[in-house]
Amino acid sequence: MSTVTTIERFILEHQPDFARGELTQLLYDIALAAKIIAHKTNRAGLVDILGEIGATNVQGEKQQKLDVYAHDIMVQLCEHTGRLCVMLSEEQEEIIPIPARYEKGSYVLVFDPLDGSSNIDVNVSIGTIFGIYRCLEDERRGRLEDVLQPGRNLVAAGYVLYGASTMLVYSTGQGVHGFTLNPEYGEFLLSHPNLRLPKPPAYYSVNAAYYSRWSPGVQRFLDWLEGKEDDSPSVSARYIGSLVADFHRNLLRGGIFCYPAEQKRKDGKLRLVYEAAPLAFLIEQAGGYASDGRRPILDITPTHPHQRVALYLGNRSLVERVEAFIRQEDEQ
Ligand code: AHM
Ligand code: MG
Repeated sequence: MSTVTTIERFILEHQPDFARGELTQLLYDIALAAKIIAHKTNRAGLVDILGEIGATNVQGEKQQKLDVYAHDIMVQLCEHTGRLCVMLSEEQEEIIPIPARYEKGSYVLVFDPLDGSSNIDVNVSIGTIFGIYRCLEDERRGRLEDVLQPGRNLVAAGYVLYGASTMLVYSTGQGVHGFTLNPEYGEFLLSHPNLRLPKPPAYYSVNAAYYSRWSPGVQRFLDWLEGKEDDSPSVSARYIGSLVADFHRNLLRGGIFCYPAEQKRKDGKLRLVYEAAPLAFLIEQAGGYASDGRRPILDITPTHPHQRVALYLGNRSLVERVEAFIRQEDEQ
């Protein structure tokens, strides 16, 4: 019989030396939240039958939007454990302090509880993204500075993909490992150990409808990807419009995900702290690279918790190429 490795066993056996069990337990809390969110999102197609989101159900309760539900689950499962000093979520403007009645821990959790939630109505995959930092000062309760750390300080990051199967993929800086939820007994099982970005890359992913809004350097890069230059790579296009799903496919097949800045605004759509930085951490762990077009995503120190950033991530050869096109544009 082949060995089955549960996520609990894998996390315990592979915890980094510094973790002392706390980080292990925090990852397990997140895995539990993922199972609860997966259960709810799997029933999303039934809202027409069970009642509209935002409407009042038969018990007289308001149906919650799924992204708010996912946010609440993450907070409920993580705030009381004594493992965190502060949290940040896409769903809440301010940082989320740990209530004074609970013990304070030494980690910071940043997360996008349900990314791509506009895709729920059309039954397209969505995901949760998370990043974990250490608190800057152990004696204090969390502050804004704790969530404004550069991605290089991440001690762990990961995502959950609610797709045909539910998958949890994470790294603590010792490679990237993927687990698939077995719905029969509700446990994540190791299915993708030591994920490495394949070479040559297979895909590029970008919303090309915005081509006219990009700077000339970015447009030239897109022309290059599309095969218009002699040295163009042999890559095919795939774009779901759901960051976790696009990232996951490219991680397994090789490729680049792009969300360029608009020429007028100078930033992108995606959020640095809880979208770009955790995925940049994972892609570097898988042998790839992430950039805003000019510098590594992991080197950017955020100035605002919900700051947006241009994002290129995937195989290093492709990401460095967009940096070269943008550099040429800057020098002109
Ligand atoms: P959201 O945080 O409002 O869900 O938006 C993020 C999503 C990502 O999942 C995806 O990569 C991107 O928005 C798609 O944007 P667009 O529709 O502009 O291509
Ligand atoms: Mg999002």
